[in-house]
Amino acid sequence: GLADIGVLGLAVMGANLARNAARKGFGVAVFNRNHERTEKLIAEYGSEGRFFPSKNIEDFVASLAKPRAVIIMVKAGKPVDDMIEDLIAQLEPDDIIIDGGNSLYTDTARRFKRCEDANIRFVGMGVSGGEEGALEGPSMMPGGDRAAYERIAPIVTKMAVSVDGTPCCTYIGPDGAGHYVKMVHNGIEYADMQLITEAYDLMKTLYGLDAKAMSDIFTDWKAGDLDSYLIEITAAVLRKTDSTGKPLVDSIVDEAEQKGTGRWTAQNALELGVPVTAITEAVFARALSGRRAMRGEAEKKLPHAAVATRKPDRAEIDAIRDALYASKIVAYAQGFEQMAVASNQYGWNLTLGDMATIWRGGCIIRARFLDRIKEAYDRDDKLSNLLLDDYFRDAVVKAEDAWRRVIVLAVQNGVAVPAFSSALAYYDGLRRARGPANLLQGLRDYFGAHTYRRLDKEGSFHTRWSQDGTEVEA
Ligand code: NBP
Repeated sequence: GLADIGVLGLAVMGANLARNAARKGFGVAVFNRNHERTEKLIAEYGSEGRFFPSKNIEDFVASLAKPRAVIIMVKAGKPVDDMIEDLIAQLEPDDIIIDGGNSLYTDTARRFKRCEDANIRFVGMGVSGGEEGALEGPSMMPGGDRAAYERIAPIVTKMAVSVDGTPCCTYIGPDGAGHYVKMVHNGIEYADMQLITEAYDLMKTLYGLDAKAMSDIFTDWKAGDLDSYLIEITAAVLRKTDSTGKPLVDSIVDEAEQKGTGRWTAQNALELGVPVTAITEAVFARALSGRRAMRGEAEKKLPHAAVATRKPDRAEIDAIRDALYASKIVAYAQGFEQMAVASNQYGWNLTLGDMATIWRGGCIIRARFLDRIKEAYDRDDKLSNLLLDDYFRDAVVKAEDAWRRVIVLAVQNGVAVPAFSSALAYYDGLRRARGPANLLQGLRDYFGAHTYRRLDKEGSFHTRWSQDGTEVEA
């Protein structure tokens, strides 16, 4: 027989996706540039299902049933373009190429056109869940050619994880929409992790709590509204000791790395003019963490507050939890607004409730919370901001007092909480019908004759500030 689906690129992600498909009963053609990876996969896991290994791309393509469908799972960037060209040379009209890597959505749109010109169908599919997700069932965000997606849907929806009987995989939208949504997912993941890190820093710096004590606190938090994969693994990382018996986390270098999806999300937010402060702060916090030598020097030269001077206090720790939850709501509200704006701007027609649905399982940001987001969009699919939904409004209002107290405490004690505090600043800015930008417009008109509008009449106006001071209609 022939294979139902092909996987090209057999590093961790590709190999695990191939195993996932084979375990679900599909025949899987596998190929990797370096044949050793293919041999290793077959030697270790060949018995898990029907694999069709090939040494070259010609044999790989020939081992697939028509119309063929190939998932590319190689390093994002030029390798994807190279593999697409190699495949185009072998495939026939109507065959499908699926890019499952973390490609930049504008690259995906370009590749969609390239394939269209070659009569090949293209699906750009975000895959989330890391290694384990790829194997056990990831969350999948396919975009591009809808008809092509419908054809591979019976396979990929089986590969994806299901929550309450609903697969965490659905068609997202045209051209780069799938990879775009995956990018925002990763941006939200950055914000989520930064918020967790700030909560950790507060407990460690203010009270001198040790890793084990904090692990117990995060375990408690997981039993409530914050129930999520990231909180669960935070408890696990804090609990882990190394061969010396000391907490591993205390020996890990405090310099965060990044592969780029958070930065892309922030860059796109700036381009679209969407206030996505939590994600952007998270990207900058990683950048500051990378200035390790500079921080070392600064600690010696700049005076800083004493540490661990407060007695651990249950009410204060609960307040940190509430501040974390409220800030997290803001981060998601911002990320969802970014997708809404992108959808309008790029003509994608995204169904925002679907994103919450497919992120409930498989992916890194999976959380009980996403059910609440889905419900919010079920109540109102035109919801302009999650904070305007009753559930989230009530949650933030309930947490507000604690949120402010925690930020005051952080500021007074010199603990940097950029994501907590920028989330609160966003909230405070959002809930005011009249902000201070009237003055800004006045300044712009003064130095640049940029004009302003008035509350009391229609039209645009300019004041002749440095001439006779009269106002003229612009
Ligand atoms: P990597 O991103 O580490 O890429 C390694 C794979 O790319 C190998 O199969 C390698 O082949 C192949 N490759 C390279 Br590098 N250059 C190539 C070229 N010029 N032509 C053909 N193949 C080439 O693998 P990964 O970590 O499995 O991730 C795959 C994709 O999935 C990436 O886009 C990644 O961002 C994304 N992703 C990863 C995760 C995760 O948790 N790791 C999660 C979600 C998404 P070789 O063996 O011959 O060198």
